[in-house]
Amino acid sequence: MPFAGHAQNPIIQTIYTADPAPMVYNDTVYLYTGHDEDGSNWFTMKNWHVYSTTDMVNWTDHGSPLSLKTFKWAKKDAWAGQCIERNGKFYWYVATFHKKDKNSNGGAAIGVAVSDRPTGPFKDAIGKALITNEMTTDMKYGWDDIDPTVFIDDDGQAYLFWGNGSCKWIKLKDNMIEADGPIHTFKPKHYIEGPWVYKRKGLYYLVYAGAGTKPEMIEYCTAKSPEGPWTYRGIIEGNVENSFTTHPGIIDYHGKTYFFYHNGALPTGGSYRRSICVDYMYYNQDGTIKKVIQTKKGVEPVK
Ligand code: FUB
Repeated sequence: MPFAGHAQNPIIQTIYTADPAPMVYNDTVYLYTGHDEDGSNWFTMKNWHVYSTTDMVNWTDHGSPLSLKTFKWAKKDAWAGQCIERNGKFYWYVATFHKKDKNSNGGAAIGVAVSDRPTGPFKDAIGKALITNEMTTDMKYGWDDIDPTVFIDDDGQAYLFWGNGSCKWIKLKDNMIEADGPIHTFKPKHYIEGPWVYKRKGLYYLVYAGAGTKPEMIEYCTAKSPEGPWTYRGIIEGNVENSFTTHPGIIDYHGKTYFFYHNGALPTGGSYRRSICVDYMYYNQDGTIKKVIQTKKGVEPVK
């Protein structure tokens, strides 16, 4: 329940939610989330959830229109993702772990689900992973191909960024389910995982979970092109309550900028039982981002 006249952080208190990916569509905010299982002591996650709001305070629960079962090739772990609309279809890019089969020896992979509606139902858009562990070799472990973020530039070119340990990116074809060119990799300062890419006033932003002063903080770079080079700009959000991971999701809605993240603040919460929060984010005149103030109170209702 929200406070009178306010949201309340965490914004969802009925289940554990993690890895927020907000999307504005038709004047509604849709929030795509991961879901930590009750009593979990690892990132044990089996499905993804969707919520929506039109006032940033009262959230409607649309259940779980996407799970590991949607991807026949997935073995375990419904990790971070992001959904985007193109030509009336909704493409939800997610990280999971691949079965050992003819397409992969296992390890983290990225799948794409598609739907005609923002709340689903979603189906596997390709029938196999878009990115498998074998496609990137710069990091010598199997869980580096996680945490996809998707961005469509003003000229219609779509980009997918992802990665743990290094940030990787490709151009996507207009169909949103095929790479258009090679995979590029780079290492922003302090980079760990969880990239979120967007454009504001001609400047590109790459926001990510970084090492900061440890554990994870949210840091960012800016660039004049989505292809870089990226300039490190600093820390946006310090450590969060009771979780060593956190994860950014940023939108503008009705004239304000909202910063979504997760912490472990529910009474039985923790690093593997996380919850999504939202607070305001502000820019300086020069486009740099002010440090986010994490609150219990949350944001005010949109007028
Ligand atoms: O939720 C599982 C993993 O934890 C995500 O993929 C990372 O970003 C971290 O939040």
